[in-house]
Amino acid sequence: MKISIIGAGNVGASTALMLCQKSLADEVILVDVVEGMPQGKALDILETMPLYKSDTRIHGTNDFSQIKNSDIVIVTAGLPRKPGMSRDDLLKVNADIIGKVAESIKKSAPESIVIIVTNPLDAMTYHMLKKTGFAKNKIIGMAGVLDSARFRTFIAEKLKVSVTEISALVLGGHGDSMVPLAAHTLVNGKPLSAYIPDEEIAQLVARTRNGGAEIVNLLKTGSAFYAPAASVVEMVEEMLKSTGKILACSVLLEGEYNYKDVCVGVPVKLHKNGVKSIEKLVLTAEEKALLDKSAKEVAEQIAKL
Ligand code: TXD
Repeated sequence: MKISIIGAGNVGASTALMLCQKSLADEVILVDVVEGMPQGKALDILETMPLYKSDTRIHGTNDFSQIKNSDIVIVTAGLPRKPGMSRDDLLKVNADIIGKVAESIKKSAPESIVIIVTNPLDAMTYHMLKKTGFAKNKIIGMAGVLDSARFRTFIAEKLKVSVTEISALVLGGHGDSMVPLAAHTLVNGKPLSAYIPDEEIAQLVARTRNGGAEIVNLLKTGSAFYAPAASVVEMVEEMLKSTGKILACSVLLEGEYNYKDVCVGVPVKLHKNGVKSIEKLVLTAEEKALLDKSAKEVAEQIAKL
């Protein structure tokens, strides 16, 4: 298993470290345009391997051709949000970067599965799909796993229960209109509404929608990276193990949920070839209306592109 990570910044380097700690790959390649930086971070991570008892090899480079024969390519290249900046502000600048990265992937790793992390996530996933021309099952955006983890964190904190007792899904675009499915959220097998009143659920939903901005405002320079990296790793692990987990991922829809020609977060199963299936979930009228609004916003971004 060879996994390449393009963009050795906060999310890219954290993802590399976690992949190596978990020995999920034989080889990890960390690529960035900044000279010396991916090499330095890769060497530092390599030197943790004896401590983690992992034999994963990691190598940093500025040479994109070294991604050749990758099974999976993770794309985190781009600019992160700064305080006051929306994900949309990033659209133009990151689309140019994704366009260049797509060319390299097409040339050097044409058989790979690509996980996109760069924001605005859903539009960049669509852009990657168009620029590589890869089959739709091989281009997957990471956001729903992160947003769902944030929702679960806030519920666990509120109810003082283990995070492992909570299952939740956040669908839609990775933006302010994302759709945490409160009606589908279970705590120890019972609906969330059995534990807390609607007003408090609404507060948890709002905090989840604002989860990225909450961290941006605290950090002041840059955006979240530990939980985003762990979310990418969760997707990679499921691709390798196919346990049947249902994860929210941004994928191209061609009629599913009644949307066409748009990438948006929906429940999917993953396996070694990327997306195995898009799962049908019966949504409440309210959830569907919110998902419609979110998908429409992504479609507008795609139109801008
Ligand atoms: O849920 C999600 N999908 C997200 C998305 C969660 C967290 C972060 N999210 C987005 O990921 C964020 O808004 C950014 O668009 C990306 C990467 O975030 P990160 O925090 O890792 O940003 P950094 O630390 O600035 O790293 C970006 C790196 C940096 O080292 C640049 O030199 C590099 O990208 N870069 C490139 N690498 C390769 N090739 C090209 N062309 C390139 N351009 C910049």
